[in-house]
Amino acid sequence: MNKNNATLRAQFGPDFEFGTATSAYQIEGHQFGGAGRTHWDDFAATPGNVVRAEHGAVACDHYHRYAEDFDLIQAAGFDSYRFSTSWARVLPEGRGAVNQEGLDYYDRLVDALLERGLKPNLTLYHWELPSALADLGGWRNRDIAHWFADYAQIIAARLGDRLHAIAPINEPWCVSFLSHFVGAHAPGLRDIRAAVRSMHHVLLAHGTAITALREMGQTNLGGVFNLEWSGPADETPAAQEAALMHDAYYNRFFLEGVFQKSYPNRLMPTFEPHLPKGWQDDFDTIGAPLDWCGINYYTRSLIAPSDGPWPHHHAVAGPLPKTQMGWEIYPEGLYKFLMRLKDEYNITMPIYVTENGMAHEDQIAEGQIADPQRIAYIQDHLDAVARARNEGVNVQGYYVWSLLDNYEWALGYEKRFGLIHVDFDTLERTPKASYHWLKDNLSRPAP
Ligand code: IFM
Repeated sequence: MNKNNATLRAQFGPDFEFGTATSAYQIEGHQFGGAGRTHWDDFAATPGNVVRAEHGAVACDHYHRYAEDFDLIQAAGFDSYRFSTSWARVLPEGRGAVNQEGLDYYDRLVDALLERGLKPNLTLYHWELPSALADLGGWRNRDIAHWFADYAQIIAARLGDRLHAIAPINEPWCVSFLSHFVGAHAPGLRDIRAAVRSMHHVLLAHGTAITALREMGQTNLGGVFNLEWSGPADETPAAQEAALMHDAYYNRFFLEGVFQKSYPNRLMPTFEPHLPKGWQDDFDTIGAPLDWCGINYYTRSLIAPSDGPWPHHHAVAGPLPKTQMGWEIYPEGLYKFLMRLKDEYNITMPIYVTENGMAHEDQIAEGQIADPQRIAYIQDHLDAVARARNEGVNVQGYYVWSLLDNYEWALGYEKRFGLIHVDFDTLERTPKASYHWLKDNLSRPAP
């Protein structure tokens, strides 16, 4: 029960979609089923990139255990499941020959969801780029838009008749900036030109795939953006300006590109020399109409000015309680972003919170996992969603990240985001208290 003593189902109404989310490389076990090598395998194999050099070869072995995992999703009362297909599992070289075993696997997955009354919400790219495409420059190469659209069509041709929703790319900021400027994710570049070009290409690939999917008659197509609230570290004009710059390259570049067919002016002096020739002509593709907008929200950053090259700022530790990731817990940011989507981007289409959740140092004691912090986190963020809905934002669903403890990328298996604990030695699943709390909240009255 939530603190208002009504179930979440009663609070949000029968049509609000509650789901949970995962991604392919983080849970499947990439060594199984003939998948091709990815840039995450390469990145993890390079010392210093990933905690304990961990990788996704086995992960949660969802490849073999998906039925058990889907039973748990169904038993909790979720409506929907957001998952991704791995490009390298389906096209081991990124293009050309299809790995039938991979496609068959995803076919079984979709059927298994439908058999359990769960809506399959598919993301086509959640970060495991085939190494063969990384060799060709990956997201720095404009051709990726067509490679990606071809892959999207292969998936849609096989699964499209049974999918509830499709989004091309999870978190364009992470695919581009985090991976090519910060260097924290594969391919681990720290290069402004690579970053800016990949930021543009990731949006171009998104729009090219949307267009290709529409041509095949696919419906319910969306985009999934990761948004982080940017706050000034103090009241000085310099800090305010630093926060606006952070907001521009983190959040606004992607929202403005897709929903307004332009990029923030504030970025242009730095970005324009690096954008590929003719970039202005790509906006009709980038801004291809969508049916829904997904946002992944976790935290805020406090930004202070600093010397040195662009972006002339750095993040400072904030005062709020933090998750195992060291991320401040700031539900107000989710409310403010939802209001921004309505008030500044005039978004009236359905909005989904496609990821929200927290990592915590969960411990098993006598087969039980008490995670009251996660329950409070979810509850407080759902309260933010409810406030925005009351103020006219068309939010129609919320997905918890994540179903299972899983591979948290450069941070390995240590950060536990799951509603379900995974013992990475035995691969045993144990639902946490937050899972049971959601189950109590999501059950529907008998017809
Ligand atoms: O685990 C990630 C996921 O792959 C993308 N969104 C954020 C999550 C937590 O960091």
